[in-house]
Amino acid sequence: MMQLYYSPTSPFSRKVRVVSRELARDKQINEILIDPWTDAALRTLNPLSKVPTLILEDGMAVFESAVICDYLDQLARSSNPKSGVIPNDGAERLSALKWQALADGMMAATGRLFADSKRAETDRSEFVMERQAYAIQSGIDAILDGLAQLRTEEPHIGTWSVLIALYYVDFRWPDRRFDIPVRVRDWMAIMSERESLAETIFHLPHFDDDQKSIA
Ligand SMILES: N[C@@H](CCC(=O)N[C@@H](CS)C(=O)NCC(=O)O)C(=O)O
Repeated sequence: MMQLYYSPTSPFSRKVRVVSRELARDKQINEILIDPWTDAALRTLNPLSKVPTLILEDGMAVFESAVICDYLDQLARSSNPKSGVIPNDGAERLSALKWQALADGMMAATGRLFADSKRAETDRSEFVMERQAYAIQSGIDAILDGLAQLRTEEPHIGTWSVLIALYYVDFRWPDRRFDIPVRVRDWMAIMSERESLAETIFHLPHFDDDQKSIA
């Protein structure tokens, strides 16, 4: 059994959890909820001390959500060459990876802007915050323009990443600080019924969560 360290508020963790379900690899993975900020033992597995971190059966630690998703994709293809969330080659592959990169950038900007907005005004840079906000809104605009490439019928890694980035914006700003157009919102609502997304919905850790520490 592989072990996946994750946090329920982490969009990068959610990407891996969604992809593992889409590839039917989730039965091979034991998901362990931790807090990367307080679990000192995570650093013994991943020098960056971030989630997601996947521990393979031979003990190797794999980190960076795109790398973990690539590994799971290869694993799925080795038992069924027709499966996979990363297109094989050519323009389709590059496009899917590009959408993943856009979404990852939006997730990082959202996380940073949210964290900065909790800081005292003297401890934060309005310039940096504005740049993060601009990246988030420009990302949303690019998603609206590229909706046709996101292949709702046959979703790929870019589709899942973009959806999770959009849900993360809503999770951090339920008051709808950012303008997500109705066409995009309708798409988010339809896709949210997919089991992989419904099972991994963002939430703050609850007292009754099976929260563990690595040590
Ligand atoms: N680029 C990384 C980002 C991972 C990341 O930033 N994870 C955050 C949670 S969303 C984390 O673990 N933060 C703890 C820290 O930075 O120390 C990925 O794609 O996996």
